[in-house]
Amino acid sequence: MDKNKGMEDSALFVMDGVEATHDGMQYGTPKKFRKKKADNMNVGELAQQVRVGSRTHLSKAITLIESANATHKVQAQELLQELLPHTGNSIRIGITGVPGAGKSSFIEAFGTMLCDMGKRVAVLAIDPSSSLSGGSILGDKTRMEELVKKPTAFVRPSPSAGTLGGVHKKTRETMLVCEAAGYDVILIETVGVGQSETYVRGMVDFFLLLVLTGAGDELQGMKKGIMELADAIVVHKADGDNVRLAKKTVAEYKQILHFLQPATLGWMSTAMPVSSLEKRGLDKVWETIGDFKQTVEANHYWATRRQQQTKEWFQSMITDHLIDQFYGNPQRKAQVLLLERQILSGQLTVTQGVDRLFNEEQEDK
Ligand SMILES: Nc1nc2c(ncn2[C@@H]2O[C@H](COP(=O)(O)OP(=O)(O)OP(=O)(O)O)[C@@H](O)[C@H]2O)c(=O)[nH]1
Ligand SMILES: [Mg+2]
Repeated sequence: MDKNKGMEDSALFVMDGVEATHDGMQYGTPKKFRKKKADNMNVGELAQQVRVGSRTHLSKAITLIESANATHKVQAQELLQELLPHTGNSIRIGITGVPGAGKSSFIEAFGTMLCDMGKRVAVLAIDPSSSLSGGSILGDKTRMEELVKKPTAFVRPSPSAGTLGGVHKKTRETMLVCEAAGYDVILIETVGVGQSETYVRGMVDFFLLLVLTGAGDELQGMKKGIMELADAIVVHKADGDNVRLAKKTVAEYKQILHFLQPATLGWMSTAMPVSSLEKRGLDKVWETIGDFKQTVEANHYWATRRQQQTKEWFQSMITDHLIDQFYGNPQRKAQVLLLERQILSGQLTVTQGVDRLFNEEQEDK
């Protein structure tokens, strides 16, 4: 691929890995060779390359994790098992906001600042054009032109189609692989569509909500649920004519936050104005995250929350597995439909319907 020429060690090279997620496992390899090549991959070698910081291999590792192929799934778990002892050392930050709030622009500016400070930054971004074929280079797609050029940054767009606002079941595992690759800061972008915030909140240490100025009381009321998840609120695009209004909005949000349940035990969520365009307020965000970490480590909630998150992850995987297993029976859907009809026509109660479904399962065994 021409666009990757001479960029083997540039974050732009990641592009091929991204495209690979749409049709399974490949790294720019002709289709007929793809499966074989992937199957032959040495997991130990891949883990080693990820750990020494090869972005190309990190990309491959993520593609492996995202693959739906049964062999790849096994390999992905072997890989994770090898990498797991080297995870846990980053700060995990979730970033949400309505479409157009400027999440990608914020991550570009904030991530670039962190790289300039000597941090290694991994971004799991939403790829807004993933449903379209071909087209622009990574920077154009994600608005992270500057960040992708940094040798200490890794940007992985995930297709937003068919996922929960850009996050999916594999986002957590992807995050762990990035940690094993030595990234200090993981930024996870999610579009504010409701359920996705709760999902991302369940896998990060710090959750940042981006809002815009001029939102009326009505709109702010709507955001209460999301606000209760946020450790900090950024009033974004605080530049030009917007500066004064942004300050006013910050004060309003601070007041609202005062009456809400804290998102994190022992931490008072706060609000601040930021302009990613003019790169103002970004240092304050990082400072706030630093204060947060210090406070929450001191009261031991940092580790407690991570353990709780792992426990919830385990629980949710059990649930997913049970559902898959239950509907894995080819007759199940028809059975459910039949019982549904009997329930609706009054022949059965709901409880009887459920009992029948499960008792039959027992009899089948
Ligand atoms: N004035 C101003 N405009 C900004 C700022 N940050 C982003 N924008 C503009 O806001 C628009 C949306 O920015 P994005 O970064 O794509 O927003 P997003 O939240 O990632 O949007 P989606 O990915 O579609 O959900 C773009 O036109 C940006 O140029 C800022 O700090 N100030
Ligand atoms: Mg975006």
